[in-house]
Amino acid sequence: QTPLLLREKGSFSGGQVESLRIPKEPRNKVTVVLGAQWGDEGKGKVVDLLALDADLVCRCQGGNNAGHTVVVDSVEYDFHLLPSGVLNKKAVSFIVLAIEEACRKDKRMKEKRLKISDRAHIVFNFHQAVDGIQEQQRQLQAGKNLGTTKKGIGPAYSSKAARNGLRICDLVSDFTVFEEKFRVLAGHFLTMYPNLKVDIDNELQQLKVYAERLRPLVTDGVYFMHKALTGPSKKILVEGANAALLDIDFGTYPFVTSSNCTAGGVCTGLGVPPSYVGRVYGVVKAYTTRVGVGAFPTEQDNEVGNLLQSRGREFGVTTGRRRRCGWLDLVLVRYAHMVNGFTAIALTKLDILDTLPEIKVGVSYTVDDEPLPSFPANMDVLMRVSVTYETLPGWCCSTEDVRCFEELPSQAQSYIRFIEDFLQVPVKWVGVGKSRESMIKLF
Ligand code: 2SA
Ligand code: GDP
Ligand code: MG
Repeated sequence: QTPLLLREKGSFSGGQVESLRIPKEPRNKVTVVLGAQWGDEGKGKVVDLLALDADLVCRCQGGNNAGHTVVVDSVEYDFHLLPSGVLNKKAVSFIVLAIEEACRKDKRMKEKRLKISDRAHIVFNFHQAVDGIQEQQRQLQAGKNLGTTKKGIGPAYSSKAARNGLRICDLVSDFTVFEEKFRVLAGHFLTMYPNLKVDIDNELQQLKVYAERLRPLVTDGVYFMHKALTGPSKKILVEGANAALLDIDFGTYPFVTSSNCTAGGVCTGLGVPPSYVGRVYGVVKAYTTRVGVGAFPTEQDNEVGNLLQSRGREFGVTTGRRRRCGWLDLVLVRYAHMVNGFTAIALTKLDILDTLPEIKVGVSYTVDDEPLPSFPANMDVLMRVSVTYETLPGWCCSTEDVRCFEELPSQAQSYIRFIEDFLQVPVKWVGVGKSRESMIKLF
């Protein structure tokens, strides 16, 4: 018997169902850009570069906790929810998590260029308020918090996992049904957090307006992606938000975000079959940064860290928090590669190392003099690791104006080759500045 999906148009009893032939061989595979450390590696810049000729740019996870920077013609753009590829006016953007205030913020997007998945979960204002309350409670009860961005990401993903979350398909359907579910969900949080204030009637009034504004943008996400993947030739990009070490399953739990920021998140977030995942580019900063709380083995809480922080202007794009800085940790990046299987790497911010006479790279971990085979799961263990470093010579000159690999100082070339040899992954681009032009292409 022919499977239902393969039957031709007209063979259903109603007769008007479009044929959905799933091709044996993948057609338009997606190209994925993922953070390989703790975020802020420069994913926005890499996506912007790849998006110059893209037809579709998708965000597969995370929300407006992300802060992706793109600099074009000396103008700096920060993207939080929309993909960084929106600067290409021909590309369509597709998102799978919606924030309540999306309409207010992104009016400039024309409806044809922004698609929102009907399965997208909604981050309500009360999720955001609860994020703040939870952080306060953690501080009071355990003496430390997680250092979240307080954008409501954790509480919204909790609602999703608890199966009482509300999705875009609920918002744009029968509003009376939506209203009932919203009251139950808000009531649930009000019971759990007596200090929480929610003006439910006012919220609903706003949401009703949003429902009307969003309706033209809403699409069946799985079908939309299926058409893009199997239809005429298209360049499809997926922009990962946050990064491998912030992944809810593979990151430095519990100091992580609430989504899957690794390659699997592309399939679960977008409904894309694994066979349609093509190249996976890992974005690696030439040193390491972390914003928020949690273990950081190669952190340099000293003048080296201060130099990286100030030269790299390491401040959170969403919260303005100062980022913690340290040497490149290849144990950590190799772990990210184990999970993601990078095709190649974009190495960013090499120029920030320009003034250092020598540069250290973390190459192995030991705990109590015992070497660790890989990156540990347990944060108490990660807190206690000693890092073994390889020391490489610096180049002590500016790389900002360099536009090809051969013109980089030999020490910078050796630094790049060292990373490739260690990871056994080729470096495809090297960033030496913020602008689009300052990305050296190696092959
Ligand atoms: P959340 O808000 O629940 O996702 O926070 C949980 C952890 O995830 C970290 N996180 C981030 N780390 C780096 N960059 C992020 N985006 C912003 C940026 C951060 C900012 O681009 O600079 O502005 O502070 C990001 N978003 C979440 C967060 O620090 C917690 O450790
Ligand atoms: P993302 O979250 O991974 O997109 O990264 P962010 O935008 O949060 O942080 C990266 C910062 O570094 C931004 O300010 C970028 O403009 C900047 N940047 C990216 N690549 C380079 C580079 O190669 N050199 C320099 N100097 N800055 C860069
Ligand atoms: Mg960022």
